[in-house]
Amino acid sequence: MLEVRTVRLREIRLPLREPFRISSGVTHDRRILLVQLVDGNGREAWGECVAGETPAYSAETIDTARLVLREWLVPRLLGGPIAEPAAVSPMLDAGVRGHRMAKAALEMACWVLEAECRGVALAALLGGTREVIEVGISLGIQPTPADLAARATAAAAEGYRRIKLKIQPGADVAFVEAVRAVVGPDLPLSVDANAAYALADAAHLARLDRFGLVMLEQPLDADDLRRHALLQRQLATPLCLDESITSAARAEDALELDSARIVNVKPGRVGGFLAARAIHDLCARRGVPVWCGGMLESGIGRAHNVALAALPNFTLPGDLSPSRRYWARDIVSPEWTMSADGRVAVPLTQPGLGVAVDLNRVDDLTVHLEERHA
Ligand code: NPG
Repeated sequence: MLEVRTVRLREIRLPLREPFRISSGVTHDRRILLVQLVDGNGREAWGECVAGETPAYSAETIDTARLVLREWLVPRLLGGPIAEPAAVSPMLDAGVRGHRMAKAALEMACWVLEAECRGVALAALLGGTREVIEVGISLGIQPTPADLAARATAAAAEGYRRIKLKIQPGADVAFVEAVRAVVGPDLPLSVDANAAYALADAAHLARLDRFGLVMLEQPLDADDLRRHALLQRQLATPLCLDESITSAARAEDALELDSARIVNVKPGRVGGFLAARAIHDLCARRGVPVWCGGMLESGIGRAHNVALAALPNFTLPGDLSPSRRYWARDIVSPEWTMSADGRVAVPLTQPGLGVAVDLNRVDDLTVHLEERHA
């Protein structure tokens, strides 16, 4: 039984070590909305909202999420005892459509609180079985193919198990070709378009087939399930969907239509761990591999993602780069690290998140704080 007495919504500003460019825009520093729950015994649990500053990746932004949390979601959570974390999503979904990133921030924090109360690791509570997870890197769009190839060489030397290249029209085939040439034929490579193409680009995208990519991620608009299926018929490279997969039902539609042969699962995108696990289970039943995406989260969001990625069907490397890739200093300790052979260890022996939140640092970075009590 969970009883949330206090919810703090806090915005921090975390500067990126270097700007990150994807087809829909560039990020210089992250405005991150953190959720902090406190129960009747003074136990604390943290959630992180993955919504960005602009509505480029999804319709939600950090500001819409804060509004929806404050006005609609937080009051429900404070309304009384909650039988189990699996009961949170149905409670938040009743009468509130969409806003999955806002919901996920609260829902995931409730799983962390349950893990704390039971004294078990979050990964174990979710059903995770893996102790280490392979890590992939996502490389933002660079000015030239040679710049991207240099980044890829460095990433391969660091040990990353898969390199994902952000692409957009005008920065695709020649860029992938340059990278394949320097990393050799065996390193798993994938590309991610963040919805930058149209079905009319099918013949152009088919030129990527010769690079032996593990997947082409989200080439078309999030709503275009049918067009993704039409595109898949014209490509040898398996399609993976990210933005399109907002729920287990959407994932089922995508698999039925053959719009995706691989699924990117981000708990923060789909409303939380309950939905993320349902997507994982569905894909496992159908023999479709999944992997855990990233949204430039702080060490708190990374902890959620690493815990989820311990589930058995997360068989492909996740976007689980170590803290130092993005942040001069993270807000958790220990920071997230990667072994020389490109793996992250799942914290299975500590209860809850498995990392401690550095409250002094979080306070220093906080630009906005509001608090609600039961
Ligand atoms: O390692 O967290 C990470 C970043 C991985 O490229 C990454 N994420 O489209 O999946 C994506 C992309 C992204 C980043 C999307 C930030 C939205 C915001």
